[in-house]
Amino acid sequence: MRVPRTCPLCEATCGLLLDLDESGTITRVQGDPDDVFSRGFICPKGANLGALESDPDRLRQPLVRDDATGELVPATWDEAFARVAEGVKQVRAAGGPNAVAMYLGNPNAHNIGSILYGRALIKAVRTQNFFSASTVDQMPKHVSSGYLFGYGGHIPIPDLDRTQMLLMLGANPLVSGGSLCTAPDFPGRLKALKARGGRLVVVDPRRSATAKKADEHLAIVPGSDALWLMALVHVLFAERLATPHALAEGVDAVRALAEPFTPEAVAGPTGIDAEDTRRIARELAASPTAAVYGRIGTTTVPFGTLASWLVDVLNILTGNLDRPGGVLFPRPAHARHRPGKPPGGKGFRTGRWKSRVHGYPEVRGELPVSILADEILTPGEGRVRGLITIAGNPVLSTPNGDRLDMALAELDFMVSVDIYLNETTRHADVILPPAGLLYRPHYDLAFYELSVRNIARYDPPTLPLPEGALDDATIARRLTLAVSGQPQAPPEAVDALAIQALVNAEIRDPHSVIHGRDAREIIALIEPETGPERLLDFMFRVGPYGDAFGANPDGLTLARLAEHTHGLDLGPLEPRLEELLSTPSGRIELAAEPIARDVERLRAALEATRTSPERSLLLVGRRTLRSNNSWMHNLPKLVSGKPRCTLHVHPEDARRAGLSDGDNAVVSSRVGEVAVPVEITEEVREGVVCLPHGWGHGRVGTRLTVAAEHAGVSMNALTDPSVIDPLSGNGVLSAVPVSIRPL
Ligand SMILES: Nc1nc2c(c(=O)[nH]1)N[C@H]1C(S)=C(S)[C@@H](COP(=O)(O)OP(=O)(O)OC[C@H]3O[C@@H](n4cnc5c(=O)[nH]c(N)nc54)[C@H](O)[C@@H]3O)O[C@H]1N2
Ligand SMILES: Nc1nc2c(c(=O)[nH]1)N[C@H]1C(S)=C(S)[C@@H](COP(=O)(O)OP(=O)(O)OC[C@H]3O[C@@H](n4cnc5c(=O)[nH]c(N)nc54)[C@H](O)[C@@H]3O)O[C@H]1N2
Ligand code: SF4
Ligand SMILES: [Mo]
Repeated sequence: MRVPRTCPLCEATCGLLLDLDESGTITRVQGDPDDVFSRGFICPKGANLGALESDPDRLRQPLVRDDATGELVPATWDEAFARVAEGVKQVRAAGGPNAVAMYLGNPNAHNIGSILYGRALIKAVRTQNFFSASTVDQMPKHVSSGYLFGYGGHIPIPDLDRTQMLLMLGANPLVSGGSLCTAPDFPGRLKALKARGGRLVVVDPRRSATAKKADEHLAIVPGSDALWLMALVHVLFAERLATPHALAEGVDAVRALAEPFTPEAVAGPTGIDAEDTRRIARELAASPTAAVYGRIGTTTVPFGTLASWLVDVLNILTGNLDRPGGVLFPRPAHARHRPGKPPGGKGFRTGRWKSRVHGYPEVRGELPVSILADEILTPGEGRVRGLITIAGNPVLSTPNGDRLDMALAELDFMVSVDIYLNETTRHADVILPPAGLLYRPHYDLAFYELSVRNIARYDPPTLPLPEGALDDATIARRLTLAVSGQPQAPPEAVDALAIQALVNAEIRDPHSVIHGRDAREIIALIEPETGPERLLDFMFRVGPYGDAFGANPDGLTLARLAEHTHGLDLGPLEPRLEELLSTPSGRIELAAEPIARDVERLRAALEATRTSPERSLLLVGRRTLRSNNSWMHNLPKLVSGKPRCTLHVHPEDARRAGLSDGDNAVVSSRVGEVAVPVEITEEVREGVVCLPHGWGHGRVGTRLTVAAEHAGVSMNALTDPSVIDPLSGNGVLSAVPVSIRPL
């Protein structure tokens, strides 16, 4: 049997063709040439999906810690959920609701079951100690969007297929597949940009795979993007090149904020010549269309929110926001659809509560994951004593993960939903492993909101769940019930509430296409009777392409989308800013007060580089094509060949440190030390060393046979949890001061 399925591994959402044998084992994986979006593209990770699904180390049955021996032993689902109910109850009884923390990892974003039922679960856990991988990733972008456009979920996406100039900072999509820019076959799309005479400028301390393909590469000093982007803004004003979007408010304030950041003033700290800075600003202004795009290298830094904000300030000041060829907001099939709604809304704010130990403000319901260890280890009222992790490996993926590793061992109760017994889940008292990809439906709720075209693709479950297996959606529902003290209740109990909440919100909204209709009548019209598909059908039908439950009879429903087994192309991105602006003013608020205040901090940082221009060696990260954060190192084909967890060092820095190629170096930071083989290369800028993240396997009590043989070291043994982007709470994973010496 050959089935089309969307790859759930990275944001590119490639369509794949899976060959299955009679037992349901994946025997071959190819790119799907008929996929409307990816047209046959595939990468080595996608090609190893079969190996991932049949990995013998993968957990297929719940594990529960035996009180007598302390070992994790197989258990039934009922036993496991009963244990969760009991554990959560005890922690809450002793420490209140905030004593139970929650951490959601990256694969949740690729899983509709987790997204659709996650909300009910979070509500049921009702903790202020909520954490996710977002605060070691894109949170700064949410915050800058929140202030600019009124809602943190509205992120402008580069119009990759039509722009004439792409200025890319801190991203390496040729390896990562692209992020906050869903675009399968990024290499092909960049080739097409060049073929139509467009220009690609890459700003990266490393000559990355993407930088090698660029027309121009600027090897910036790590962590200094905000300074450099400020200088571009400065030049736009100084040379009267700014043509701001008509709805932009606060243009003069931005001009004043950018005043001190002249190209000359930032040249030293950024390592970019003043003349290059001026030229790039002029090119951006002169290009018929241009898109500025920043990713992980601009968000996981001390000025992450400012850099993210400046990326869009440049798009706004050059007239490229919300126009074809610039940056636009996607309109996915499941988007909230409010025809006729005037611009404006409640706007964005943070700090509805604060973290206990450090007083960090809540941001989009989350606290910085960098502080999780402190919340566990610091005594006092409100201390975290229980933890729920879902599809996350924070021991390897968050700053000073080694300390978190220690902290997790101290917890009174921990439950993990995960497919592996790994560095994080080895601390759990209960592990709940979901069934694989073939047994669940797929629709990219998260990534079609970040996509360079409007695309919809739905895959039904390929095979019925094996006996004794549960999918992520069911585990989320049963967890919800377990933390609510009903571990044996059927998952459908959550469905009724979930659909009612969605329907009620729509019929009450005066701008919804089903405003004022009867909830029961609507619910009866939804075709799937339960599960994630029921929620999905409803969202499509009240969405921008939907049938509006009769008002638009030819419109989209889940059943109609399902007929398009290789996806449905809903066209290129189109301007839609006005309908989604939800700032109090109903305009783009360029210079929100918290942002303006943070510019003061940037100015102080600039001043500090003037008084002490010396820089320590700075550590940055990298991704590799055959790796996916921390969790695909157990697949033999992906780890074969020469070791990938190596330290890249510039020849000059190697010489100074007395290191030769292949030597083992000790890398030390304020928080830790690792020993790792050195690769001497001019790919990194002088003064910069580079390690991949997600390694550091082989710990006691894990079950990752292959990964243990290719353990590597964890980059996050070096990252410092006390350095945080204050506006977003994002951890700092780049520009980490380190020193190196021979082992
Ligand atoms: N130094 C440094 N650190 C980084 C980064 C960096 O660039 N440098 N990048 C950061 C970024 S961008 C991110 S997103 C985070 C990621 O941080 P995390 O999300 O915490 O880590 P992952 O390695 O993605 O771990 C994913 C976990 O999900 C499990 N899993 C996989 N598939 C499924 C599934 O279908 N269901 C369930 N329930 N579990 C599943 C895996 O076994 C693994 O345990 O790491 C961050 N950490
Ligand atoms: N193969 C593979 N693909 C992945 C992942 C993976 O682990 N492996 N992870 C997935 C995830 S969770 C995410 S979030 C995305 C991330 O996708 P990308 O953001 O494209 O991530 P990277 O490939 O790490 O590229 C970041 C680049 O930023 C550069 N950089 C570091 N510091 C700075 C800085 O201060 N300034 C500037 N200008 N550049 C800097 C680094 O040298 C690196 O080349 O990738 C996803 N795709
Ligand atoms: S690029 Fe991403 S979505 Fe495409 S096959 Fe590779 S991992 Fe899967
Ligand atoms: Mo990420």
